[in-house]
Amino acid sequence: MTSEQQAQASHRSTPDSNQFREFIASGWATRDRPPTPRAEVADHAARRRAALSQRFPGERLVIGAGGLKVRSNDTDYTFRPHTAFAHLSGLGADTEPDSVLVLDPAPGGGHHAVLYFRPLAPRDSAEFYSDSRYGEFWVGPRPTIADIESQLGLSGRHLDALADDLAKDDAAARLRVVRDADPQLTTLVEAARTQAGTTLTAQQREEADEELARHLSGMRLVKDAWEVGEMRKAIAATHTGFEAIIEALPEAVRRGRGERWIEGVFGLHARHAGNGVGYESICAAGDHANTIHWTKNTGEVHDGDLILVDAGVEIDSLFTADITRTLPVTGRFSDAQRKVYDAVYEAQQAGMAAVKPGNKFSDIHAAANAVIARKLHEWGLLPEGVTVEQTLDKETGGWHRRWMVHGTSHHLGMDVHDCQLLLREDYMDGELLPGMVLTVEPALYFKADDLLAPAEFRGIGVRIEDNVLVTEDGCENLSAAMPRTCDEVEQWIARVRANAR
Ligand SMILES: [Mn+2]
Repeated sequence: MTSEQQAQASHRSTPDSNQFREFIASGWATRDRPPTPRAEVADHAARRRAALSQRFPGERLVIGAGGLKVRSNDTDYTFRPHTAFAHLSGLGADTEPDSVLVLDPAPGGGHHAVLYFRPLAPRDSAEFYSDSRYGEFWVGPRPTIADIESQLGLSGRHLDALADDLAKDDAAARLRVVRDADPQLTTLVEAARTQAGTTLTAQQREEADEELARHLSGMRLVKDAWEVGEMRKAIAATHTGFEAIIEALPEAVRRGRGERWIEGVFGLHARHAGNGVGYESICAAGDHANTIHWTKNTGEVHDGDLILVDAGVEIDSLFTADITRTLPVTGRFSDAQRKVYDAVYEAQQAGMAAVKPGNKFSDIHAAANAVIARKLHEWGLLPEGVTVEQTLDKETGGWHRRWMVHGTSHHLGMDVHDCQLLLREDYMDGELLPGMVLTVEPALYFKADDLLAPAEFRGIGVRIEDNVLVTEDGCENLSAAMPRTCDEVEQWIARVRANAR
């Protein structure tokens, strides 16, 4: 609702005499295009809103898109709407900063959905030519109220009406807001509640808001057929990006600072195919692979290295893939690299086998980690006398975690770490249900300075990450088209390079 304030430069000015205003407002062709056609997502968003309406009858629900964040002075970061807002409104990509979705309780039950936003300003307004954030001269034409209503199938209102509308009638005392979407919107909602004489304490209001946010997070846990289709699109685009990386590896070696080259190649495809990357790409060659979230990507890529690339394309609907492949730069794994890779692959197979209805989410990690622990024990890396069972004991064990410290899975969807607000009982301890989409990403990390690791393993880090869909009787690996075993990866690299020549 309120973007961060930009610093105003005093050394610039736009003419604003009446004569100039009249001149710049005149001589344009009439706007006679039809309103934006209905978006495919509109029906899906409407169904989601209907489900939300049933859960919170009689309450006014406020979900902000968030505002523009200043990068420096009068330039902003690329806008990405809050995920709960995008999910319920159907708006994606970079639309619409400062807008607010309100589910207004209807007298006869249910809710009426209203999107408050800044519609296209008329040409005789100063905004038209002088507002560098919203003006048509600067950022192009914005949607009109008719556009939004036609595109999304809900009511559109000017943002200026929001404050009064939130405070109207006795539903003002029964407001809930997604707090983290837009702090100033939260302040506005708090003011409306207080004015309406809410009987809830500040803590109770906060808990009510948290309950809403958690519910919205949980609504995305099971994906419907359309959402799974969006995931497939994101994964297909990511696959294309990875093949471009494979093609670019020799160039990355040649140019120096090769990790950045790889990051850029993937970013090009992400931006071309969709909204961009779903998270900062990790392009980690050699020992950098052992830094779990290596996103600086400043390193060299050398022949003989493995390069671990963890990257995903976020398509315009904001669904994102999250894939990791660990690739030998020359196209061939060394014996030591293969040994580590095969162990991680075996762990991933075990993790995937645990993805089925009836199992708990945490069973995936347990299955993958059991393989990791067994391998480390076989290689003699666990402390003297420690058995596989002992290290796997959750209370007293954990030695194997030195080489695999993170979780094996997370939910995936419109957020790379989707459904993050759920409580432990619904996430870690939750049962797997058909329609859930999650990652399976075991790894082994042997840092170059790890004196407990065999010398041949030092500097090798391997992670393999795929995106799986829970089905009625198991799972489908949605990223199965991207080769995974050592042999398949070597063939993949050879094939991509042969095609490139
Ligand atoms: Mn991941």
